[in-house]
Amino acid sequence: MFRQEMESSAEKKKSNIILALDLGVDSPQRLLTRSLRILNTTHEHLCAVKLNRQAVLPLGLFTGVQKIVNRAKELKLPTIMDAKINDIGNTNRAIAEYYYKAGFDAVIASPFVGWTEGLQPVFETAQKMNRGVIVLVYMSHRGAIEGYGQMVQDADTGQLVPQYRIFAERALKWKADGAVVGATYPEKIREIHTVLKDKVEIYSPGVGAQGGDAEVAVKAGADYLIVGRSVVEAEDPAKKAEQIKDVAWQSLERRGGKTE
Ligand code: 3DU
Repeated sequence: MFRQEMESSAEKKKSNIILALDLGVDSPQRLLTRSLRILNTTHEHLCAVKLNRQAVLPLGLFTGVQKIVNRAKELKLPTIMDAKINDIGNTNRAIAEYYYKAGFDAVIASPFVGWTEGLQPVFETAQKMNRGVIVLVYMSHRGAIEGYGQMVQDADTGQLVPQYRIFAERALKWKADGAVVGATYPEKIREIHTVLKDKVEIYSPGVGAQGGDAEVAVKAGADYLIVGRSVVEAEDPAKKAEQIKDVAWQSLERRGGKTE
């Protein structure tokens, strides 16, 4: 259901850009006002909105963040909570339920905690509430190599494989609604895309501020681009969002759409 919502939103808007509404450290009132202003001016170039804990901390989930989620809903934009859920199952379940109750359509979770007593309760909650779960597969920062890139022994085959390949296979097995792979590592996107094929779509952060390139990431296999600072800190956020959207959407069309 979440996956279909994303696909139809992208089709309708002719955009595969997800805005990361990360506005740095400011007063809660100013953060809320700025968030809503940026959302209102950029929405026509977006297919979804992503929020992070850096917004939940100052605004509160039900006191401030929910206002942004509700506004996104009025604008018919799906919302993603980048919670990187990463605890024991019982805690994870409560965290996911709160975010879904606040109106989020999907949460991002970390596969390092595994399935049993880890992410299984998150997927169960998602199913019960008809929402999505996106899992991290390879993050965009350089230190990602220390965890996502480490060589590990595959418990099933006994062979040494990179951790992210196992996570990509888990994303498939768990029927995740998306996999996060950093736009800063197009060769990882390409490799992970060969594992996921069109069964789990790739969400790629790291375009612009972190050095990733929209065209290169989409060409490598990214289905959606998550863009924050390049847009929210631009002099004209709407214009910047439109520019990135045009490049990304054209690259997607040139690639032959999402089901390559
Ligand atoms: O670098 P930007 O300002 O475009 O923001 C990227 C967003 O995506 C930000 O919220 C960050 O927390 C999130 N993200 C990554 O950058 C990389 C990941 O692997 C996962 C999430």
